[in-house]
Amino acid sequence: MLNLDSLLEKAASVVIAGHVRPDGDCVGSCLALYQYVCKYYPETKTHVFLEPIPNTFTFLKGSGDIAQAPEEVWTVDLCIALDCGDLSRLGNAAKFFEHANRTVCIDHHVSNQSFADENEILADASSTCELLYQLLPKDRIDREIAECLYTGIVTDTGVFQYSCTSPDTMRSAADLMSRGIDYPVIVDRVFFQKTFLQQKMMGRALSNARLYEDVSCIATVLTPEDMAEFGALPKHLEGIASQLRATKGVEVSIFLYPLETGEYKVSARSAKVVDVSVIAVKYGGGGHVRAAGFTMSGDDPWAMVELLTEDIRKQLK
Ligand SMILES: [Mn+2]
Repeated sequence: MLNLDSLLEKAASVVIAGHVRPDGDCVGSCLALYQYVCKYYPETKTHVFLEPIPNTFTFLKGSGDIAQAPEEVWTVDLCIALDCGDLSRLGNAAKFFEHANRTVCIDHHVSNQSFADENEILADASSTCELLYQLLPKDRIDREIAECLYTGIVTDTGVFQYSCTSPDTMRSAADLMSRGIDYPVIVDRVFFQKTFLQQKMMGRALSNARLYEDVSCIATVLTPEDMAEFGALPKHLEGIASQLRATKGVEVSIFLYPLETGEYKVSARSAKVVDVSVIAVKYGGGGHVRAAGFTMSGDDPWAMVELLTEDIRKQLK
C-alpha cells in the first residue's frame, strides 16, 4: 500500500486537489488529508485547491482554507489528486499536478488509468474516503479528520445503501464513529436536508420525467427555462438522480440538466444489470458501474435521452 508519510516527509510543499464540481467524497477526502498534513507536518506549505464546494460541507474543518487553483502556477514537491478519475477532471489544479516534482493519485473510480507517479486505485472501495482511511495511520485520525472521512463514505454509499458498501466499509465507518463524531447530524446534513429551492427543483425534475418501459428506464430533463424560472444552479440539483433511481421496476435512470457552457450534464444510475460507466466512457465521461456522469451537447435534450436508451438497449440484449 502507498506510504503517504514517506512521501510527505520529503515534501516541503504540497498541493491537494480533487475533481471539478466537488461532492462529499471529494471534499471529505481533500480536507481529511489537508488536516492531516497541517497537523503532522506543520512546516510544510500546504494548499487545497477545489472549485467552490456546496454549502453542505462548510461544517468540515479546514473548508475555509479551500481555494480555487490560481492561474499562476508554481512548482510544488508533491501534488496529491483525490477522488479524481483522470487528470482533466482536476480542472485548473491539473496545471499544478503537471508541474509537481512528484504526484500521487488516490481514487476509487473504475475508469482510473493511474495517471500519477504513485497510484493507489481501489475500484472496490466505496469511496476515496474509505481508501484514505485505510492509508492513514489509525492513531493519527482525530475527530475532525474522522468527520471528513465519514462524510465522504456517507456521500458515496448513499448512507451505506449502495452496492459499493462492503463489510470493510462498515468496519471503517464503525471505527470512525468511535472517534467522537456527531454521526446523526452528519448523515442528516449531508444526505437528507434540502433547501426549499432544492425541493422545488426535485419536484420539477420528477414532474418532467418520462418512462421508457421497453428499456426499463426513467429519464428527466431540466431545461435552461426550468433553471431560470427558479434561479437554480447545478448545485441545487443534488439527489435528483438518486431519487429517480428509486422508481419501482426501473433499471436505469437518466437525468439531464444544462451547464453554463450550453452543454447538458448527464447523470446515469442503474439498479442491477446495466453498466452505466460503459455508457459514460463512450461519451467522454466516467464513473462507476451503478453511477456515472458525462456531458452531451445539442439543442434537444430529449433527443439525447433517445440516443441513450439505444445504448441501454444494447446492454440489455
Ligand atoms: Mn468518490
